[in-house]
Amino acid sequence: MRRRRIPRTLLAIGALGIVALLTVLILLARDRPGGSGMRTEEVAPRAQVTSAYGHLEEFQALADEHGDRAAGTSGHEAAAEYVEGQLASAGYETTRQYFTVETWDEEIETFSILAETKGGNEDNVIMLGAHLDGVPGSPAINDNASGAAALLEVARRLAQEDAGENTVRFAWWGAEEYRGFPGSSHYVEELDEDDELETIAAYLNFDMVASPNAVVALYDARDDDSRLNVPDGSLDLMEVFTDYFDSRDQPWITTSWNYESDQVAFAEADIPVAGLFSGSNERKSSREARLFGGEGGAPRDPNYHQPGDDLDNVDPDTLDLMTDAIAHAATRLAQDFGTQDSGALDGDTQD
Ligand code: DTR
Ligand code: ZN
Ligand code: ZN
Repeated sequence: MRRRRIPRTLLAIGALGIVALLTVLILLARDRPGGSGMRTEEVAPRAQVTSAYGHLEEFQALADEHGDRAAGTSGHEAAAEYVEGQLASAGYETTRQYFTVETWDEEIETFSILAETKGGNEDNVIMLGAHLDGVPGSPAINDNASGAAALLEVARRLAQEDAGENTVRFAWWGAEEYRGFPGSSHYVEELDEDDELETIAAYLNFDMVASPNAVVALYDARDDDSRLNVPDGSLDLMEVFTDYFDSRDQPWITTSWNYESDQVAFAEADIPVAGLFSGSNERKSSREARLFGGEGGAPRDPNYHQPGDDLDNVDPDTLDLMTDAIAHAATRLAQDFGTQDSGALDGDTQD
């Protein structure tokens, strides 16, 4: 049989076409792994820092260089790259979820960072989050490099343990300091659109966990006069923390469970929530001073949202305590939570 020869130029054009098509497909896939505007980052690992305070020092150095860590700024980008580098050296793959913040006079493109443990049940995810952005004009170390640093250290510790039954997912939210907490709200909306809300068994929030005149406060899941129903299961999450603090003879108090921060979008979607808080500009009571030390009558954080929220504006012992409590909760909840009916707490609670 005679074979017809295809002209060389045609072959070359065909090959070029295939290469172009493949390039377009690869670019599209890079932009939408798992859909929802998620972008998986190729990040070079960096030398690992092994304490929450060590991360705080890095965040302070970046704030010195860039001025602040407000959403959409070079300071936020630099801090995000630091978080991603640390996660990469701990063995995590990281993703950025981009979204737009609309203010009265501008649109800010920014993102949240997500990472998760491997090998656990992906349909029963324990989620932990802290906002990485800060207010403009402040190093924003207590609010909220503290939560971001504690979470980073917990992620590092968890990577060294055997994967639990459940997946643990970490989020460093991109824009908590804007109205409506657009980072966490966008994330929950996307989950809803993808019919994946029910894969999130719990959400734990860490916003301000190293205040200089600190209290140790838990979001109060017993709050029954709130506008929003406390999602079932929240009391069980709270108990994981109270048990831990009680076992260390560490006093604790409570704060409003749905105060303005990134847990709100999860609670509105009826996902059980919990969280820790060490105080902002409210005054410490004399009872709190007896329980936790420090200065009664003075603000828990006198530099809340101020340029003075720097490395001198934190209590390193509170940061360590909160980090240990978060690590404990993450490990326990990774072993068992959310796959069976959760009952109410009946133990003693303070406050
Ligand atoms: N909204 C937070 C700080 C904040 C103030 N009080 C609480 C209570 C519970 C969690 C957080 C907060 C911010 O400015 O980011
Ligand atoms: Zn704030
Ligand atoms: Zn905050």
